[in-house]
Amino acid sequence: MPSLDDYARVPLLFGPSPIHPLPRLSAALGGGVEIWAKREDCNSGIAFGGNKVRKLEYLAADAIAQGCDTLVSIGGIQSNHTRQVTGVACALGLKAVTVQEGWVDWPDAAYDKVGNIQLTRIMGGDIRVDPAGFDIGIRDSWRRAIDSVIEAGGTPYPIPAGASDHPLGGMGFANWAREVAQQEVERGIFFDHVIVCTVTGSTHAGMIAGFALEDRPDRRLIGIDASKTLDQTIDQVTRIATDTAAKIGVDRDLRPDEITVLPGYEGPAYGVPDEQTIEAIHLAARTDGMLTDPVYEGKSMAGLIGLIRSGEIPPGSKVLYAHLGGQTALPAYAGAKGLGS
Ligand code: 5PA
Repeated sequence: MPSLDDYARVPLLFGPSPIHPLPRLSAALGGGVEIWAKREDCNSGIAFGGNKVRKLEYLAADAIAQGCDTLVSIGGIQSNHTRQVTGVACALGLKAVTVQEGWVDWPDAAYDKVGNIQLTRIMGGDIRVDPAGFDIGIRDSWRRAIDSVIEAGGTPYPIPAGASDHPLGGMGFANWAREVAQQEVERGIFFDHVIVCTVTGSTHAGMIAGFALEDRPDRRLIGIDASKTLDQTIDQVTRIATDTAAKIGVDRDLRPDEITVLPGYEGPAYGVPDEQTIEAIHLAARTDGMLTDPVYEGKSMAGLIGLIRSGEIPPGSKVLYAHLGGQTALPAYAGAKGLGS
């Protein structure tokens, strides 16, 4: 039987990411639901950390095993992923090339200068700006970047958007699910709901596969869509979850109820916050001092708040909010009402 331990992992994290309660947020939402967070936003000393560093523990190990010298990936101008790919490359003595597309039409004058792209430049990243719009699929610009590394005599390791559509994409968060189960035992708690933001899908999909191994139907994992291309994200989550589950030894089919991607909190477009996103960012910040971003975590926070207010997460529940990082994009949104203006 295959197992998660069959896959090589280069350690890039401080260790298990911290979990802690959010008592003031819980109280602000009526006090009936106990909310905790697990903090991928402070999981590593590399480039402010985040969910991609955890995924890259597996992909980078594979890159090194294959003798590759350049990580090649893709994202938007304010991609957290490309910042983390570049940071991981630096930390491992590799090079990085990142295609950065115009995924978001955002008017801030400094949008293409501050935040994630600034940090990527500081780390010496080789950034190829491309005007193409949002798409989580495979892009020609990425293939061209891979070819350019070969032409220059390098050995590329291709990493698709979000490190998702890749044979090892789900491993990092399958491992996360195992980590949660260990932390529950240590703390004497069981989270009956887990909330996660989903866009390119392998964070959520890895969790689905990892939790499927423990097979506790009393745990509900809810993905909050932030892509606004819902069908594509559902397809990708389902495909990666199914593939990862088989690779780590889940010896049954996944049930439809294990794959939940909820729309309703994505705002007008990928990368564009709406009033409920801003309200959610304010509430988490002004209760427990937990900062979230307008592209991803503010939207999953809005989902958490909405599900508690509507009673879909009923009183008596214990919820784990997966904080996946992303605050480094906040300076690029200083022009948004409520985020600096
Ligand atoms: C991202 C992704 P998945 O893409 O694995 O579904 O994760 C969604 C997500 N939260 C959630 C944060 C902070 C994220 O950065 N970011 C992408 C990027 O290019 O940064 C892959 C889209």
